Amino acid sequence: LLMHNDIINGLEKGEFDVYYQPIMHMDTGTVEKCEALIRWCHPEKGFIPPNEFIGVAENTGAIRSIGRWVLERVCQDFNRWTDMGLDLSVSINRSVSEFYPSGSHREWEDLVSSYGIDPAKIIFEITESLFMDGNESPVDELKQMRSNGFRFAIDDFGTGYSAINYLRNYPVDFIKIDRSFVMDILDNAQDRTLVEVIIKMGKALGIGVIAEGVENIEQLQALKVFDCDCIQGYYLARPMPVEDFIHFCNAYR
Ligand code: G
Ligand code: G
Ligand code: MN
Ligand code: NA
Repeated sequence: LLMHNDIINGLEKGEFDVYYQPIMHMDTGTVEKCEALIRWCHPEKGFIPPNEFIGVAENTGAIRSIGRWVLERVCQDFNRWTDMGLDLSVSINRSVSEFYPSGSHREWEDLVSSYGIDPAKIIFEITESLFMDGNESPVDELKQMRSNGFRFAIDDFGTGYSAINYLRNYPVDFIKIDRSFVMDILDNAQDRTLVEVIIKMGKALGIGVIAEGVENIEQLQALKVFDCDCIQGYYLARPMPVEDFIHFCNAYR
């Protein structure tokens, strides 16, 4: 059983890493964004997927240490690829529990600022549950951070409660269409229609749409027909260590 202390010790011992997955813009074919994804290589247990420890971390509060550590690592990697001439925005996952206690965002803002990074280059991926929490404070923090230049994406869009109403009240910059819709885009007419409608809605609201889990060219072409802004998925590349990611971007240009 994974415990709070395993995570905290693991962070201190350097067992964690951040991988990057490229996101391609459909109109230019260029990689201008990426998603940062945490990885844990445990000395005894080996590779532990995020799904096996993020939930634990959320329950014990270790998620806040993880979040701080990931953001700092991303800032370091960001300055590395920027120094090498790459111009990329980076998307970082945030659990709702990371917005507690309220005011936590100030620490993130100070960290990004201490690395001299433009907040507009940082996108925080949250889920629809942030708006369904029944508590205004995470939403207030989102609004404050957006007014300071940070951008936000709704991750796994379509899998939560999807009260479309929140898009009116709490605008975000991007929507990420969940992989489960993209997976069936060719075979399932209903999923195809939903993807088309989400893309149209994004355009109408001025929100960028990123399709996740694109695994083949047929899916990519269907998304192009719908004029989807960006794609992410194994078809382009799997998440990879920062060195490989920098090589990928240099080769891709
Ligand atoms: O990388 P992978 O697809 O296995 O990620 C599985 C899940 O773990 C995803 O839903 C993703 O949102 C979550 N995740 C990955 N990295 C982080 C992180 O740094 N912080 C948080 N809170 N969640 C993450
Ligand atoms: O919940 P979130 O969107 O953050 O999760 C991202 C997860 O999806 C990562 O763990 C990543 O490894 C995985 N992923 C990214 N692209 C693909 C894909 O094309 N197919 C599948 N099956 N998983 C993907
Ligand atoms: Mn994500
Ligand atoms: Na997702």
